Amino acid sequence: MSAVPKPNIQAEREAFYARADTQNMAPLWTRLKSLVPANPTPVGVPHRWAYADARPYVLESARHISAQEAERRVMILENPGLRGSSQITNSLYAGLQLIMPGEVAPAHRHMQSALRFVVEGSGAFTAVDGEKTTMQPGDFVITPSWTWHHHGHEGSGPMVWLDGLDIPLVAFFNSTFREDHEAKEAPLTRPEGDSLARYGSGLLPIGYQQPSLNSPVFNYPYPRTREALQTLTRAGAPDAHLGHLMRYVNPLDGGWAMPTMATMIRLLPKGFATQAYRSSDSAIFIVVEGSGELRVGERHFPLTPHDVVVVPGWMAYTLHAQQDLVVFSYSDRVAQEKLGLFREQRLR
Ligand code: GTQ
Repeated sequence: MSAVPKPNIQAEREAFYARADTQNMAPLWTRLKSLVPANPTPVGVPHRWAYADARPYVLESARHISAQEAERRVMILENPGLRGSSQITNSLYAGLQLIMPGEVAPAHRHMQSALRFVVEGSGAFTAVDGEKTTMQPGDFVITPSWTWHHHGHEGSGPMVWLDGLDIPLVAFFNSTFREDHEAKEAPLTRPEGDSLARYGSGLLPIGYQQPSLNSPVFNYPYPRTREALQTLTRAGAPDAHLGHLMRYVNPLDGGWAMPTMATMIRLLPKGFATQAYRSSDSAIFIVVEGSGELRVGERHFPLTPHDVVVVPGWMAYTLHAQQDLVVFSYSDRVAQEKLGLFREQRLR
């Protein structure tokens, strides 16, 4: 027998809520479905930053401020659905950083992890935790949490890279600390290339046992990555939903390269199109080589080199390769996996 609500029941409830409100209390039942939804509600919108459109602004920034004065001369890529937040997704940040010859972006450290994916130029370096690495287009470089880092440029011409940071994720926990180094450049303690030789060559120092949240390899050079992807194409067809998709690995434990940001790179052979796929992590894509299209909902984003596209979590998307297409991507998938939150769905 179901109780028939009395006509004044709603008014009595509202009065109760109002009295409870004075005690900083609120009923769950009016909010339960939105607090605990059936599936993720996309945060922000899918969007593409065509590099041809973004580049002039990035280059112009050098006319307005030096890397030294700016500390980091970056144009933030802000999700059009999240303006004012400095976010490209619900949990992550993206920006295009510019360094000009002779400049130094001074040493600092912070709790936020950073990744760099090199877009154009040559001769610039980043120094992380006492080792310098000269960056080339397509290189993937990590700056682990709380490691001293500065950037410099000993070559010619502008150098641009995509910065990915877990700024919103760290802000959520409010566990944010930062420090400026007393010197413009933090001291170097190892020769260039040391980490890659020691940990990133299919070798490890004998007796080395020091599992770490971050990969000890901090530059994954593009030529090696590109060659691996190319070799994969000879072995068989790409995955129907993902293409030839590989993740950047921590060689010490086989895990992801960083604890908060999952990083991957894929090759789609010319003419190949993926079937629809979605996952609970919002992802940022940057085109490395080739051309094609990313389709999400009603949006069809053309893909040309260096274009950046964001796809909010749980929105299904497909990738289409017009020419052999290489795409780097990052997301918070690794954090979600560790917390038991990650889900994916292969549609067709
Ligand atoms: O290079 O250290 O895009 O601290 C934002 C914050 C880059 C960096 C960003 C940063 C950096």
